[in-house]
Amino acid sequence: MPAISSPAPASPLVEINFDGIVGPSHNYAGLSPGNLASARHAGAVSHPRAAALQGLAKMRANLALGLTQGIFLPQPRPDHGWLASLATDVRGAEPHIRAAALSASSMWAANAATVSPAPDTADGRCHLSVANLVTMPHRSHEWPHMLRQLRLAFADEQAFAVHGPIPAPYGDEGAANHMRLAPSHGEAGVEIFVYGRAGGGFPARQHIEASKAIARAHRLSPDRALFVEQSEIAIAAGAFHNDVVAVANGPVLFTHERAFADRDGFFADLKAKMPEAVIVEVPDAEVLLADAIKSYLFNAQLVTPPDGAMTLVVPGECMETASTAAYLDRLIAGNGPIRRVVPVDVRESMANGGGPACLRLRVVADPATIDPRFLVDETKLEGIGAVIERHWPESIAPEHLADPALIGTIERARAALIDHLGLPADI
Ligand code: SUG
Repeated sequence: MPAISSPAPASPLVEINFDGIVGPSHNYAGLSPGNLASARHAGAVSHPRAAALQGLAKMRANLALGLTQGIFLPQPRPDHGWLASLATDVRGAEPHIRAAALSASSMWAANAATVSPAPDTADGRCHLSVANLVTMPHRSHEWPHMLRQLRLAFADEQAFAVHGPIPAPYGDEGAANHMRLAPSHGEAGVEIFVYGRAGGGFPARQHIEASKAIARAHRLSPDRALFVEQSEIAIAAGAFHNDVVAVANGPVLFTHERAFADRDGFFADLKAKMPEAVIVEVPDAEVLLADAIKSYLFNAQLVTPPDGAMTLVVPGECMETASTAAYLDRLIAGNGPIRRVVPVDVRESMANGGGPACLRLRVVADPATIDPRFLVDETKLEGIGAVIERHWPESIAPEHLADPALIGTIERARAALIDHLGLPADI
């Protein structure tokens, strides 16, 4: 008798956005040279409660699209261990060191790690490498805490391999400088590692040595990886990460004309490796690089919801910038691959240079292989929202960062959230 063939089972792999919950110490200390928004808002009063609630609303917008959503926890702030390693403490530290110990910058989960999904790797596991973030002092002490969360969330060793950081001096900023193109999430793709050289006096945060080491650690075959230089013009204009000027999803690359040092060479290499790649390029004549960076047009979540209509989740600022608003109208009116635009309000994060894409790390995986404490639905978001409403400070002025009462509030707020989520107190 001939065997009865059944259809191939659908891949259990989906793209999950893990958003960093905005921590209770969120403040504007102007710690990131080259990040124009951070410099512009140095000294301004922040609103941690509103910031965290904006983040939750963005996660709800993802859920409403039918996407799977995850979270990362705010890190312990102040980072007493880091201060102790500098032989100081919150009271004694110089203001810039104190601010670095208190930064809530781990909210920008795109900088948490680089992720290579299972279909791309030689051992068929999803590989994650925690980013060392060595270029900025306030971010350089994030990785040990982040690594603990990654090891907990992705503890299933059949499905995941979690790697430690690349050693200094090679700077690595994680997924913010990495893009993946694939026919669909569950199929093998091409991974693009974008590195920089300094531009306009600003540092390049991603070094090619780190990118290449990660591609080796993740066991990507050389024909699945491209190493592409970011343009100095983009870095000088304020694109301190590649995800400020380009984003990819499925077979689509959405990019500004001036994002890459050798645009023609890169596009040709990409097409050679993946002929079905679709490049949606925005010319400088339509949206000036300065407008793209001001509005964060490309710091969008480009996603494919279950209804199949590829969607660009943009910051509300894109609707207030004339050139980007007009561009988005034309984009949707045309018949390109991006079919829907969803604006979200993440203004508190934007003022520190973090848009919708900065706030999330994408992991292609089977949700059943992930620690469920890191996945959320509507009900769980409501519970998290209640903890934030109750415990997060309403506002913080940077000159009050040494105030012991404020420090106490910040530490109790995080503890309340950890407790609410049933996670270990020392995470
Ligand atoms: O590293 N801002 C972050 C913003 C990170 C955005 N992430 C991505 N593009 N993926 C940074 O520059 C500002 C902190 C301050 O100034 O207090 C800050 O760290």
